Amino acid sequence: MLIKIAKPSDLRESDVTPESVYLSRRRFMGGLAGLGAGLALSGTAKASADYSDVPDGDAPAWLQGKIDSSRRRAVVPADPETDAIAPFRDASGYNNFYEFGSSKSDPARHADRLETQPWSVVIDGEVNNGGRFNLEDFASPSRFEERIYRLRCVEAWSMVIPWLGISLADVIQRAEPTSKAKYVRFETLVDPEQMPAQDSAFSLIDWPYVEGLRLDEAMHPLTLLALGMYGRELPNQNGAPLRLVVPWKYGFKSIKSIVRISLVEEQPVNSWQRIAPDEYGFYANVNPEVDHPRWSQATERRLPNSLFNPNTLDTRMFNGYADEVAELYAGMDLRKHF
Ligand SMILES: Nc1nc2c(c(=O)[nH]1)N[C@H]1C(S)=C(S)[C@@H](COP(=O)(O)O)O[C@H]1N2
Ligand SMILES: [Mo]
Repeated sequence: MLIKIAKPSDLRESDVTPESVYLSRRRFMGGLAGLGAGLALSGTAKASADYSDVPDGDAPAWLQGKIDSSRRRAVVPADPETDAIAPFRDASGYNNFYEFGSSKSDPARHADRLETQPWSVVIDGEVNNGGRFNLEDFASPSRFEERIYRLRCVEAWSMVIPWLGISLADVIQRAEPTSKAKYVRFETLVDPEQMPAQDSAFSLIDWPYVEGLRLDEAMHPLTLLALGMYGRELPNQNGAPLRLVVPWKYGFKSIKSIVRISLVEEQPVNSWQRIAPDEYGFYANVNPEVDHPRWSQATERRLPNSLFNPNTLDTRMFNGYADEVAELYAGMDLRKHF
């Protein structure tokens, strides 16, 4: 495991320095990120972790407090040349969120209709300690951390995004799964008034958007429930106020705007698998050797890019997180369980 767990005594620089100093120090600290592939250092971020152009969010006070005091536990991007953090405008302007439409600009254009305060999350199924929780009660017992992860969409584009959030394992542990719990199933909000494409006759998806993980995948320390990114709350188009981030899987696993988390016995059918089971599986682990039936998965376009600089990279097994997660799939045929 390449993650260094921050000690309680590790203060984030932003706890102790004024923001302007913090931002410039962070840029400077970025230069240290070139220490080596796979190296994880808490308190180190890429040179481009510059949040000075990031617009403030409108987080409730409890969440803003959590964000401000979050300790970084950064999984440092492996290659300092290619793993630069995407500009905020790309991460918040080029999105997949079919509840708001199917073009990449639809979510940013329409997601302001989503009302994220108040928000509640149901935990149910095979748990002893379930219920409906308001978001503050749900999230605030857990330690907030910053995680800089690659996100690789099944469509073969990718970005590096600095998330803020809590460990899903922590949430699951508090719910006390029973011995029957084998999988975790997630659901996005359904409300066509706020999510207009849920009313569209052209929509492929049978709402709610559903995703699932095997319990050991859900408990893995890389698996994050994000409530923020770029040092602020999540923009609605990125799945506010609560979304999953599973960095070694194709982006569609990272379900947005979650309202229900169920511990279940049977493997859930996720939305994309339901639509096209030959094209999208349950596991959806990033794998350059198993192509999508209609395109290659060997390479990806790393955003931001342009016509003149397509910025094409070789896709890596498990999105570059093989050292951390390959053991979860020991002995499995990944062509069959794609
Ligand atoms: N509810 C919901 N979650 C979703 C999607 C969606 O359409 N609806 N799209 C997925 C896909 S395909 C990707 S690539 C990521 C994109 O996350 P981002 O917009 O924050 O980069 O969200 C995933 N989560
Ligand atoms: Mo995606």
